[in-house]
Amino acid sequence: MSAPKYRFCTGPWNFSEGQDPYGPTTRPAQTFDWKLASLKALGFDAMMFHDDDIVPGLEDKSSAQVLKEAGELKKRLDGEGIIAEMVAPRLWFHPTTIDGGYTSNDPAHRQAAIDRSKQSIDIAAVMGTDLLVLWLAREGTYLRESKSGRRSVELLAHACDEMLAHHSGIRLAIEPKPNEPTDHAYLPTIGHALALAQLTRDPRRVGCLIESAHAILAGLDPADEIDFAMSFGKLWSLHLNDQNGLKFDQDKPFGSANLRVAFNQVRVLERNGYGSNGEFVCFDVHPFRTTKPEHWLKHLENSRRTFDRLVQKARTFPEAEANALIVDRNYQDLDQLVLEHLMGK
Ligand code: XLS
Ligand code: MG
Repeated sequence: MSAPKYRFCTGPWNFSEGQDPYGPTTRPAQTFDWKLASLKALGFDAMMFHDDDIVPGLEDKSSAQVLKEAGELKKRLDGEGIIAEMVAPRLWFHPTTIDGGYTSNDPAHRQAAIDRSKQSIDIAAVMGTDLLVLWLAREGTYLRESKSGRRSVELLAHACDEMLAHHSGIRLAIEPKPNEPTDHAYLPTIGHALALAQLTRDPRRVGCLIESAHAILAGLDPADEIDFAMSFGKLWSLHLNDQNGLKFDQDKPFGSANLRVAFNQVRVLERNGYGSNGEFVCFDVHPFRTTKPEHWLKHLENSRRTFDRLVQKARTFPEAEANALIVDRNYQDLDQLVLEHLMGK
């Protein structure tokens, strides 16, 4: 397999302003134009979007107006040579999503979530992408007794069916995360996401998106999650970032917490030929709260730089030497070989 050439992507929310649950923003608000210009200046190829990143305030607009505004943004992106990688319905902010979208106990709220998802599919069609990403933020429990896990799985499959039926060309990429904001999410891992795909009317159009930090929060190694998804041909997008153990979702720069875990992600992407069907490498990273405005783009620039360096590390890994150690079951020296390779001369 020839070495893949990667294309890069990030989202408008990744130029965040420093707010956290305990304090306000630490950097002034920036316009969408600034974010788009910054993404271009960084040499990225695509932008990923929530539905309301494309049409702010879409809840209060008619669907004709929403699609008109999406079309205007699509024209601008075309003019800038930037691709819309995906659209994701934001089902965690609006009052109708307090108890979840597709798994809410309120039937009217479940319908609102499905309707909004269908609208996101229409927006995706205007934006020229066939990928709808589902980060199922509140599809879980805050209190175990409040919902039935079995019923929630059925509701999730039903919601996917409605989306698949809405547009014959749309593909759904489920982005699992085990917790936060809920105590427990119903689709916490890639295995869960791909198993759910089998319950839908068209399993071939339901795949997944892996975020490094989400896998780590599930106690899993993201490289193994990537290998698993790619064994099924189901890794349709990727959010690289980093996470220091079982804490709040940190979205650190790629490789920031554990360079070896990052190396292994890049190595399996290389081995599996990620990107050969047009998939993008997206960085779902945030600047540290302490970041000054003049250093605003560093988390993206540095993530890309680390990724590129690790591609070189993967391509120059001493495979023959490693294989000889594997045959000899000398994993002790294999361990050191990896460390020496990463540290360099
Ligand atoms: C949040 C998610 C979010 C998705 C898109 O944790 O990573 O940013 O990627 O909805
Ligand atoms: Mg993500």
